[in-house]
Amino acid sequence: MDLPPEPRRKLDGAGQAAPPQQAAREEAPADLLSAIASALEHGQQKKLLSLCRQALDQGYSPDDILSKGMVKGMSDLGDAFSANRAFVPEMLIAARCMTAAMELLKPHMAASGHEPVGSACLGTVQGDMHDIGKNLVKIMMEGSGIQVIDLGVDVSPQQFIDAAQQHHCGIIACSSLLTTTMQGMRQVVELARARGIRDQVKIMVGGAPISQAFCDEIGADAYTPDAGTAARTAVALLRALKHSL
Ligand code: B1M
Repeated sequence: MDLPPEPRRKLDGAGQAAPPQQAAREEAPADLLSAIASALEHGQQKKLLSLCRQALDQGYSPDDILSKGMVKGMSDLGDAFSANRAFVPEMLIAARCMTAAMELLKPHMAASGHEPVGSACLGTVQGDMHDIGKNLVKIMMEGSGIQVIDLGVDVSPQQFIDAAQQHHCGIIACSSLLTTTMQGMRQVVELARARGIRDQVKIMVGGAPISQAFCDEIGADAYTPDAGTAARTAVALLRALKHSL
């Protein structure tokens, strides 16, 4: 017999602490990073920011705070959403918390002092409003010395190609979180070919449903699984492009 879905903790209007009797039932987090994951998952913005400050003070790297703390919390929330234990408003609140915490971490991540290496236009593909991963890619690319033209979300293939031509970008970087929107990346590759700029621009793809196999299938240049790898790959591609032009 199917068990009913486990109820999730309710958020108050500001995405803050849960009712005390429910909160008390929750297990105490094992360490700071799992406390961060849990605060993000439950939309507790004040608590999240305070834990992030604590983690920075204790010498945790911004990378670990992000990937082992916040991204883990988001991923747990995604699992809860899949199991009908969390809903769109909770995802929105968590997204707002993550954006606020990223602002806090940004100065610690983007302090680079790298030489400018070139420019990239970056956006989330048409029909897709998810921008947290894209914003992380932006922070990491800028921290690596790349000038990023941020096209935002719901970006059409035409907008990607127009921006690349207008700003002389060596890279077009597309993010997608939905299986229903990822085909937009194929259209970006096809339009770059049709406009005759395919050999002047490298097309990078990423986001949860994207894989190396999909990248190969649509003829894009690089798939990377996370923002840090995306930034490192972008630097290498821009340097190679400079040599070949
Ligand atoms: Co949505 N959502 N969502 N959502 N959401 C997912 C993606 C989902 C997996 C949840 C689930 O079902 N478990 C599911 C997609 C299912 C699918 O397609 N297979 C889903 C769905 C279904 C939906 C809606 C359709 C829900 C609805 O309305 N019924 C709707 C779609 C709206 C639309 O876009 N048209 C929707 C809406 C939303 C919110 C608006 C509420 C909110 C987004 C807010 C925002 O972004 N400002 C939201 C959220 C928060 C999520 C989850 C919970 C978290 C996404 C996230 O920010 N993760 C997500 C579940 C999950 O991911 N487990 C889910 C953290 C972020 C750091 O990770 O973006 O993957 P990510 O980025 C990673 C890598 O992927 C990579 O780097 C980052 C890490 O370093 N990366 C790149 C990303 N882009 C890259 C580009 C690169 C390289 C690497 O190179 C260019």
